[in-house]
Amino acid sequence: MWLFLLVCWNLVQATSHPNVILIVTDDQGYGDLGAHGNPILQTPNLDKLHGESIRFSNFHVSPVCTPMRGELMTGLYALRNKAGMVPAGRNLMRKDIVTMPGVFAENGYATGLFGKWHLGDAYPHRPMDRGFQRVVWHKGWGLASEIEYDNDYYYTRYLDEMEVKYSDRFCTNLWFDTAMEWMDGQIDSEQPFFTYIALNTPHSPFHALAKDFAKYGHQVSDSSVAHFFGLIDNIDQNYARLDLWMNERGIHENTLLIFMNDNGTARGEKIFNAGMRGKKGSGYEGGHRGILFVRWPGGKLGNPREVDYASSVTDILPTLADMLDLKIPKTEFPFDGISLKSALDNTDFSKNGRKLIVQFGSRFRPQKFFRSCVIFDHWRLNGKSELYDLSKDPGQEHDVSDKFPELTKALRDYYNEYWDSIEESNTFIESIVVGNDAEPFTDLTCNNWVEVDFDNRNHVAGGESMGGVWQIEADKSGFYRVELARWPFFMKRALTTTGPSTTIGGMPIEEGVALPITSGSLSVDGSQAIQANAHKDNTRIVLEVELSVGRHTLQGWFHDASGKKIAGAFYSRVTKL
Ligand SMILES: [Ca+2]
Repeated sequence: MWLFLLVCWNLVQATSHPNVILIVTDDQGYGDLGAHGNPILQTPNLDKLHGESIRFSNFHVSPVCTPMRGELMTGLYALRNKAGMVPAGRNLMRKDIVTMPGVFAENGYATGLFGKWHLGDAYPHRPMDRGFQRVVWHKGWGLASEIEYDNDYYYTRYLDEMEVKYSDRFCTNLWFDTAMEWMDGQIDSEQPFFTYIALNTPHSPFHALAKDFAKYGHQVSDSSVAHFFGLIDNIDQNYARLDLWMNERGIHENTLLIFMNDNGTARGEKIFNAGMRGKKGSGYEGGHRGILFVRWPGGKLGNPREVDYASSVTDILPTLADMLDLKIPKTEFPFDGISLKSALDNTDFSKNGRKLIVQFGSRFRPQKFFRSCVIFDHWRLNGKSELYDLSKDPGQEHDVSDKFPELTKALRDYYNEYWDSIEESNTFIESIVVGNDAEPFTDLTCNNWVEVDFDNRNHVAGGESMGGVWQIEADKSGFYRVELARWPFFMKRALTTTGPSTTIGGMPIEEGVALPITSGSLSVDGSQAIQANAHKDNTRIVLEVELSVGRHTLQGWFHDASGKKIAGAFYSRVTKL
């Protein structure tokens, strides 16, 4: 009897607190998968997962990285959670909203992020500030972003929480390894966990391992495509390691595993695009139709199958909360997404006339109808007035809005209602907090320049921008030291030199331009700038300002010997004195 009860209790435990592993790839498109018909790329292990999963074939992500990640973490549309775009100071989520790791943590789960976050690198936007208890990560959008600059796929600099470490493991292998190491510990202590393995591949730079590149180098003429495929092949191998490990650790049955991508393909469309129009960045189907596989052997989801119910990345958090009975903290922002539980467990699956919005914030600021798409079953309203029927025209070649004026208007009305709900908040930009005890200093970069598109090392190397303002919030009143630098602070590089000619692993990169910087200036809240000459170590310009508690703008510039402004200050470090 007791044994029976114990078994029952274990079953209850098993189904109410399964582990959750969420894998997100970066820039792999829907067509970049063997199971989706790619004629060259081989992904046998992910194809096996495809065969074991509930697959959503009408699932939509965002056309680019940051907006998708914010939508995934919050269940809110990008322009509502405010992480609407990669650069331009618009990659930060509202501070006052519920996040996926926060929900898991509040419901007794251990939470871990391994890899790419891309929703802010400084307090209070770091992953550890938003609900992750264990964080092994890199900053920015990837290893060639402005803040990582000379990082390298084969020899990876990474952050263990906030401690800088180096690894000679290939970056993707490192994220999988550290995730499994951490999960081993959770399993040993019988602690259910939520693990977010967020890869920075196959995103550029296209640097696959030689053996993975070799499989494709002779099959495609464009070597960047061969590298791109090699990077996905490596993900496939890493997934196989994870799957094997799950079996060895006995968690296969009771782990809900989600595999997905973040946006349309970056390179694969040259070979195979599953018949879709557009790629990464596009509002057409190829920009945002996503991969979504859900596998939970112990979850009674029924046979593996395809579901063509229109669904969105904003549905993931509501779905997990519903399936796992997670309590959601009170919030004034109800999810834009809905629970897909009934589609997953096959209890009530019907096409219910659902409409979805795909929209991100452009390179500078949100614009109405900018690469927008309203999704309604097999219909797509692209922008203001193009209507496509994907059931007859999967490549979106024939605008049929003239034939269906009422449907076109209905979908536009739906978009207008959405736009009305976010338009007023489009001027709002989240701030980075300086002077908080969580960080001894705050690094600001050109990616945080409001409404300026400047987010990678090539931009910085070229040195051609007068910059923009940083939106900050002082945690305490008082004096702050503000240092301005031409290069990331950790590189300790002279203001007047070029950038490095290789990554830390020896890959060649653009040295860029040497600027004749002799002094710098800083404006607070648009007031008359204060000036200072280069520090004697010539790697920075050091200034001091007084800030009151609350929001401010900072803007820095570099000057030449004649006093002329020659560029914006690409990097800044703010320290409370
Ligand atoms: Ca991406």
